[in-house]
Amino acid sequence: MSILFSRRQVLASGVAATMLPCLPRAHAATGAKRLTAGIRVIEVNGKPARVFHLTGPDGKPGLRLAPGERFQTRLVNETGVSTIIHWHGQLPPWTQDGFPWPQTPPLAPGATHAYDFAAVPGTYWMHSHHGLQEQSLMAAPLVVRGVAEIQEDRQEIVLMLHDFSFRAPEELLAGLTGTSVAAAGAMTGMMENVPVPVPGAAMPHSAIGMSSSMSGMGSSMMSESTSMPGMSGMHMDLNDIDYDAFLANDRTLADPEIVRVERAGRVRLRVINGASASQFWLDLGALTGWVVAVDGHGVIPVSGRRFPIAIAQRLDVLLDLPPDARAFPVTAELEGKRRRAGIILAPSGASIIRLPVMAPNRAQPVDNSLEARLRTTTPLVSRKPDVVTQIVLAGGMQPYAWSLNGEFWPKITPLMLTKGQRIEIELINHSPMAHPMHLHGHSFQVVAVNGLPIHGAVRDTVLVEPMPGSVRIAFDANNPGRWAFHCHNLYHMATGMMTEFRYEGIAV
Ligand SMILES: [Cu+2]
Repeated sequence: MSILFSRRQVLASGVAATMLPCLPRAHAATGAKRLTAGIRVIEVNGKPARVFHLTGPDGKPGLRLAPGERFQTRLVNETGVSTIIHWHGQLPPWTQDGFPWPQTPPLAPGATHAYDFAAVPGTYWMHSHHGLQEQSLMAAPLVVRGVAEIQEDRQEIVLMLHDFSFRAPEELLAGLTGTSVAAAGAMTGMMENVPVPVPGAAMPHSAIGMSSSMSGMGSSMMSESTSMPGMSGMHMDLNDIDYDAFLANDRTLADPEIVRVERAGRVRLRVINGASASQFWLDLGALTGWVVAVDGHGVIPVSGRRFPIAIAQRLDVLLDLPPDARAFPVTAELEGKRRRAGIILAPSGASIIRLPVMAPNRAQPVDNSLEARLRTTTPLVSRKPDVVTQIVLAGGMQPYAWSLNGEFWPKITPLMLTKGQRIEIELINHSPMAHPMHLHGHSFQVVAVNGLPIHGAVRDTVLVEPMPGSVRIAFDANNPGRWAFHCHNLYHMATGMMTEFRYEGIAV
């Protein structure tokens, strides 16, 4: 994905590497970490590609925080264009969220902006929320280590996934929408408009104080005249964009990262799906792993060799390596295809296996088979919801446009919240495509999947399977502000699939 402007060559970070102290208090007084947004050149399929980077003070992508360390960061914009960086899944005050509208004006070229908030431990990430920059790899890990993770003494390995095209992102959007590149560029500007309330529209929620927090999908949820045929034989859309490559830690499987590990080593694999429009199956090959956290939040461990990961989601997987001197590929297979990316875990002396870029078999569509099995280790306090509502996900490829409750950003009706409320939302998919739905500024608990009540995972991004898929989420309104709720498929968001959750009393 070439970047549309040409101003700078690769920027050296110019920042001395610093060691991360392991003790929380040792770190509290060291001041803000420098995070540099810039331009770099990487090689993809043997060709150079100018892309963005986000580099921390240690010269590595993104940031790593010690247990108890605050998110004290100075973001320096050396890209030559304006940008906005979002701290995905973290719970900052709304004015530090890194989102457009009034709360975060774009950071001008050469400018610096300071952030300071309490960091939530776990595997997170950061990405641009400005235009389509995320597609040009303006995304990086944000790892906040917990005390227990330091004590468990496991090698930490980050596996960050991207989808890549040599075409400019605006060109990709133009191809989807059948418009000119200029019109697609103008469309991305719409994403950053202040929402315009729909005149006379009622608030989309009304059922206050339902008797059960696990009320499931009642017939009243199907308020539209859509008929709901059975699951079998239904048309399903996958992979809007035909990408040139899929990257694991910026490299294709033809030239993968070789990660040195110890024989019989213990590993915490932090998998981040930083792709803009692609979903994967994590495949551990010969290894069996334990999923112990999703989106940074603990779950009762689930073992397996193959796990789905939707756009923007994260998986923490514990691996206990066998004592062999073998290399272990860990791959991510694109849903519905044989294409994949991956890294190789290799103890010293192991002969390195080069995997074919194509998997032997076509991967299944990513689904909620794992989601339905997850049980959180940190459930919400049990209480009756104050607000129960539904959001219908709709849209399609012809024309290419996606909506929430029939509304297209920025012409939306905000969901109004009051601090202290418990909110439950049924997400109902009326479209033939799955949508990874992300809420800013809050974590939520998944309390039902496809109508089946569960004490599910706490997370910030949940997949809603194609029609008639549904997911019910619950969260506490505990972070006053104006917050985005949107599909994390970048092109669905760009064509309307976003709304706002707004607290009462927040000045516009
Ligand atoms: Cu979507």
